[in-house]
Amino acid sequence: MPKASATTLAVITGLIALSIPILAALKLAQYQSLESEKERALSYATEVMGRSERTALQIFDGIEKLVRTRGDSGDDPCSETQIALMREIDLSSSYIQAIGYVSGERMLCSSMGVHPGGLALGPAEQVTRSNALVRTNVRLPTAVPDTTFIVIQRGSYAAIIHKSLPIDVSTQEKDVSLATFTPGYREFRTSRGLVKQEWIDRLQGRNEVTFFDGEYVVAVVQSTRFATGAVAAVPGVYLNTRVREFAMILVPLGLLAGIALAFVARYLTKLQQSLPTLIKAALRKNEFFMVYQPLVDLQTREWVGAEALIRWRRADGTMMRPDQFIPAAEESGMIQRITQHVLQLAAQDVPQIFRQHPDFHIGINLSSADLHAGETVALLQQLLRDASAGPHNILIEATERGFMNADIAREVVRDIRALGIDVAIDDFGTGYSSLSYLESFELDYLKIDKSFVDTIGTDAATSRVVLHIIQMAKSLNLKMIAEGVETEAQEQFLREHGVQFAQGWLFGKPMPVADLASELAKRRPAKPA
Ligand code: G
Ligand code: G
Ligand code: MN
Repeated sequence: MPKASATTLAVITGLIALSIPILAALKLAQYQSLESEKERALSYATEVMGRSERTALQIFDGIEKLVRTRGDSGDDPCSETQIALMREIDLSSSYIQAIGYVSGERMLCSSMGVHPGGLALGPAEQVTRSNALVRTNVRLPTAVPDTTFIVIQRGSYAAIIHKSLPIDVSTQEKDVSLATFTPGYREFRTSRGLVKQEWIDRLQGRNEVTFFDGEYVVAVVQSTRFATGAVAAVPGVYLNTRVREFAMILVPLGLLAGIALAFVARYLTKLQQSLPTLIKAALRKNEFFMVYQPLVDLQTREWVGAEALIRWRRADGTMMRPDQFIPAAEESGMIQRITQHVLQLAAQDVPQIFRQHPDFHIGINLSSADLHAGETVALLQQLLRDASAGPHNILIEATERGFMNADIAREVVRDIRALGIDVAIDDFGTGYSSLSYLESFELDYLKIDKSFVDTIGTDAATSRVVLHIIQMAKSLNLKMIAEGVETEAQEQFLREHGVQFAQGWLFGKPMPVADLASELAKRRPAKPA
């Protein structure tokens, strides 16, 4: 899979993994809060209806008593005994304000006594299923002005009820709306807070309904025993608060779950991106560049050349080390494409250097596969043309492993040298080549590996090996380049033992070509051919 689409896939998978639990958490929070608000509204409505039912029960019980005892008092509805009974009913009924006898639209006597001329009640507004008459706005001369009462009449008797009594439910939130109504009518008998008549319509014959009308979470109930119903409405803002409360807990959990899933997705796509696939994409996206480490003449300390070393900066800015990807490229057959790319990059970098310093050389690393492929020679010819370079401007560094299949490698090395390009054996001493084996190659330089240079001046068992290597190079007529020189003691030792060239942090670290150019200009003013 190409890296770009793999990354996109990982990002998309990650986003989905992130958003699914969050969306689910929000949906759940919404559902949970709506359900719990409906439950709350329903409990308020049920409580209001309960009060209303108890009121109705007390009224009808009281009226029944009055009707039953009326004959006993000579059929006078306002006899002293009847009024006394009214008083008794009144006192024992918590919801009834007064109970009395009605003729026409006037209450002639009640638990408050005889009303000379009668109390005007006005016309009834509602008639219930059981033919009770309901008045919802009755003023009484005996009461505080502006207070109105509900009057419920059955036959010739009626009860006066305090309007606020059934809805006097203690609720935690002051803005919960409460109301009672007579089934069959859209007007409310009593109400507190904002209530809408269309809520009653939603019952549609049922005894109980809950819903969210966009503004309020509403519960509407009606009694199965009495002609009464109740409404409770909780403002939607509570819903939002609840959603927020739920979301505060659920969304972070969803987020954590999502992040975990995204990491898993990322890990899985990473696994799919093998190093060779990544290398191919890096070649396409130009993520490689070259740095150059100076090589000095140990007699003069003059910079006479530089080794070209590949670098890989990935799209996310991280660096990939060559000792990680070069072996992978060698194993997967990608190394020749890398070599080809290195030659192109070098060809772009170095012409300016050769123009200023015609005797300067650049070291190019070739791997085993390059040394076994005939086209390498053609690629080097191409480099000489592209970089406007002479063969003395190039030094080939061939790793010891490169000489595995001796017959082919020997021929490639011979062809390279035939172009006039010098060849060095790199990392010498780290592989398995024997002296006699080396003798069969025609080479120019031997690079003493850093691991041997490191032992100089120490009493490590291998510290004498460096002397053997120097001896061997001399006997093979090879010039020497010591790698990884870090101290002046090492430098002095190498010089004293006849090593001609050296590389290492003591002289310079690998650097971009621009730095190499400006450093060279400082050290050795241009001496064009
Ligand atoms: O200096 P550096 O860390 O890049 O070297 C790490 C290893 O990678 C060394 O063994 C070096 O020879 C190898 N290397 C660096 N650049 C190249 C290159 O362009 N081609 C090949 N084949 N090997 C390289
Ligand atoms: O291709 P070769 O194996 O020669 O690459 C040399 C490696 O050693 C590179 O990784 C280079 O950056 C590193 N190197 C070069 N000079 C020094 C040095 O003086 N000290 C250390 N520690 N590393 C060095
Ligand atoms: Mn090298």
